[in-house]
Amino acid sequence: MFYDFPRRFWWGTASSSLQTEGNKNKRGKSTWDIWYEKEPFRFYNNVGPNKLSDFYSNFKKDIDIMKELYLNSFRTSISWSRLIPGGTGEIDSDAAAYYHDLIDYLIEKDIEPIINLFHFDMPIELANKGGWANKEVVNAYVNYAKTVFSLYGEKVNYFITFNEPIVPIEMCYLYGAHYPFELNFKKGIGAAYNTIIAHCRAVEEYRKLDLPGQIGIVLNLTPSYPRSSHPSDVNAAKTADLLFNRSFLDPVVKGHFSKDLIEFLKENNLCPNAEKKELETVKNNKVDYLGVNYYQPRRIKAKENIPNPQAPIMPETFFDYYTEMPGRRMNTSRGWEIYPKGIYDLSIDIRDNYGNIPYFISENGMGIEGEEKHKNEDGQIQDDYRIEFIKEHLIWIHRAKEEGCNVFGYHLWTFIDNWSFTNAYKNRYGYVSLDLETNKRTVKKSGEWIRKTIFNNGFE
Ligand code: BGP
Repeated sequence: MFYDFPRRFWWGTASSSLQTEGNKNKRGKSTWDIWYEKEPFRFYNNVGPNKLSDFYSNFKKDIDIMKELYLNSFRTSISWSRLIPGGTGEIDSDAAAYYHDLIDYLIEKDIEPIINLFHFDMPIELANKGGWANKEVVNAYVNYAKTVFSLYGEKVNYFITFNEPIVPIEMCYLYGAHYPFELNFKKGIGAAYNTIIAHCRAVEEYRKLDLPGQIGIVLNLTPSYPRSSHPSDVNAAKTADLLFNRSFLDPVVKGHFSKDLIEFLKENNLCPNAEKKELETVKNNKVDYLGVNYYQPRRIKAKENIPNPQAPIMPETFFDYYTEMPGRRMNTSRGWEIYPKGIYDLSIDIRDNYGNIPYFISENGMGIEGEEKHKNEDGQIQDDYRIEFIKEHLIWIHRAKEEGCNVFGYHLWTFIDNWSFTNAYKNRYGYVSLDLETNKRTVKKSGEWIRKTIFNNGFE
């Protein structure tokens, strides 16, 4: 069977400023620079965000490779601490010119630029003020967003306010994997709420400017599957779903928070203070479209043991994860489950419960350790496993589209192998490999495959 995709489907890739740009000395510092300076041993092979593919200096060559592969869209982010060092105050004119040049070159090559404002890299000065838990930081973000819109809003058709806004919250306040750690679930919920307000206020500012494009957000959705149809498992999965998916999805798409979530938070004394004016802002500033990052689902079961009442409250106070499932497929390099049907299930959910809002898959991909060993004699990585992975996901996306879902693109994470938060270069994700010694780029077999797929606008 030939799996065909709509005309003008977005075939693209996603990346972020912190993970690719380099030229660190030409920008202010973010939390990642400071964490690396303090604790380099926390990063795989002690490699921090200073050893990058140097997209900053190479973007034209890299975009030329995109063009060779027929990729027609590209998401990256603006580095807040590059554009406005310190997070507030004056714009850095070199940085402003760099992003102009980058966007112009993408447009010249007929590659749709999708410009994201925030990808985990908060200016350290603002993190030191309490990050998203502090409303002053929300104000600073809104000013930064206004700056970006007035600089680039006439030529960028698609803005994104945040990439996976829940991740810095989880990692900072729950799991201690993003700096500065502060384990406190309730405070994390307050910070998540503020992030949603920051997003909605940015949308409001965008609309005020009456610009020609659209604005959306990228959420990482993790369908939550219960172990069984027993009500306790089903309820446990519902709680995980409320906390990790609906928490952001409902306000940004529907303009209000999920009633079930509010009830759950109230019952557990976790509800943040919400001002009436803020709720109005949420109501009036729904997104035009969604980006959805999908890597793996959540497998949930009811708690087997009563949680220790002395232990700090966590999402996992309310449910457990399970792994004992026949046929469970894993990407062992990353420790993530491979479950392509999840991308279809979340699509149907968007169709049926979120007004069939237009969305694209803004990240999906497979990070593999030791890809070097898959090189052929010409130095090309033979990543057939990645081709299979992408195909399997695209087949489910195709089915979702056939069943009426409003999906308009697929972006692989990522274009050129890049630095990953804490995992550095352990797992490689790109269509193009990066030689860390020479910075040389080589298209992988998957890159050749996507080129053919885009040419045919589908595959067999
Ligand atoms: C997403 C992030 C990306 C990227 C990707 C792969 O959550 O948006 O920035 O890092 O995950 O994950 P990792 O690099 O941790 O393997």
